[in-house]
Amino acid sequence: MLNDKKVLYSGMQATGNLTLGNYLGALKNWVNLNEEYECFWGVMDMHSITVRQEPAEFRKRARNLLILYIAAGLDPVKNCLYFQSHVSAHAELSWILGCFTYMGELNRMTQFKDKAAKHSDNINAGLYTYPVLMAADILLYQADYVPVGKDQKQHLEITRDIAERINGIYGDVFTIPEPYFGKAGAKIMSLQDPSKKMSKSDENINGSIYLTDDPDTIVRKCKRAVTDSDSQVRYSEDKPGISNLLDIYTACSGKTIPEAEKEFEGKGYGEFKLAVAEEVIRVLKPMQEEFERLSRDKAYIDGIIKENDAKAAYFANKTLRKVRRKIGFTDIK
Ligand code: ATP
Ligand code: LTN
Repeated sequence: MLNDKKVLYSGMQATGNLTLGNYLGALKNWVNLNEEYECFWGVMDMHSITVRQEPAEFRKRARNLLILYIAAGLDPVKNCLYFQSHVSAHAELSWILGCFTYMGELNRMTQFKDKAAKHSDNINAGLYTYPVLMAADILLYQADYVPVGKDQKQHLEITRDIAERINGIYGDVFTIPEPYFGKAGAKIMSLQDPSKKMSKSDENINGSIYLTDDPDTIVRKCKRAVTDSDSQVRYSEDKPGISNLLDIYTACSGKTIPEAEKEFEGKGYGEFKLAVAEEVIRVLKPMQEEFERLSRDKAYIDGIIKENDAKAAYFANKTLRKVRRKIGFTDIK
């Protein structure tokens, strides 16, 4: 890197609308990391096509994801926010890495097994080699750290294995990335089934609060959230619904769990649910306004995309040239 900051790399797939879980568990905690790290945040549109996408909607969704990154507080000058598919080095390195990845390793990936079961009509090779493309994303930028959720830990492990294998054969090619454990973000569960995480691909839209939901919708979804038949607002394993709402409430308000429990002592679930909705609305409103404002400024966003794509390509191509040289491809004249 140009400075001596360590490199941090992550991103989200442009599938589905982002949920409050994506925001509280990931996006919110990414803001300000650029003070300590050189940060790259990809819009992972190449990963998205491992499941079918409707072209017009997909195009819009990917652009909206980039705008949401900015609206959530990622400064597009201090962070590199870019589209994976705009930097062809991802596809090129992915092919090379695939030749150093064993089928036995890919066969062990639990996400592939889960997604193959979910999309049994479309078990394509891209779904199978998904982790190889993810390894290419990370290794192209010589990332030191990768903030990922638990479900992606296995993919980071395979990335490290591939990188170590290649370094073992050709010498020092890649930085070996480590998981980044920053301030732990809350894990938010579905409002309709608190044993399942809130997820943007959930078919039951009442289980998720989307970052674009209007205040009435948020109030309605909170009111309908599944709880238990008792009436105490208390954090406890046998009260997963209320505990999830407490997680949301504290993550949004900055209060602690004991503070929140005290605040709602002797009050019913109805009042608590309304307070949760109010906090969520308070947190989402400025982001939604910023999103609307940025969406209208096409020239500004186009400029950001151009600049950041070029910045990403500069670093990615540097690594790709090194890899090509190390493995013995002929020079590009
Ligand atoms: P999908 O439903 O398409 O699998 P998802 O909503 O589960 O998507 P991902 O794209 O897998 O989200 O994850 C993007 C980021 O958001 C990851 O860093 C992940 O850890 C985080 N994240 C996703 N869901 C939650 C959640 N419910 N609570 C906390 N963090 C979450
Ligand atoms: N697979 C990740 C998204 C993703 C990613 C990456 C995350 C694609 N490439 C590289 C970190 C680094 C997901 O589904 N959350």
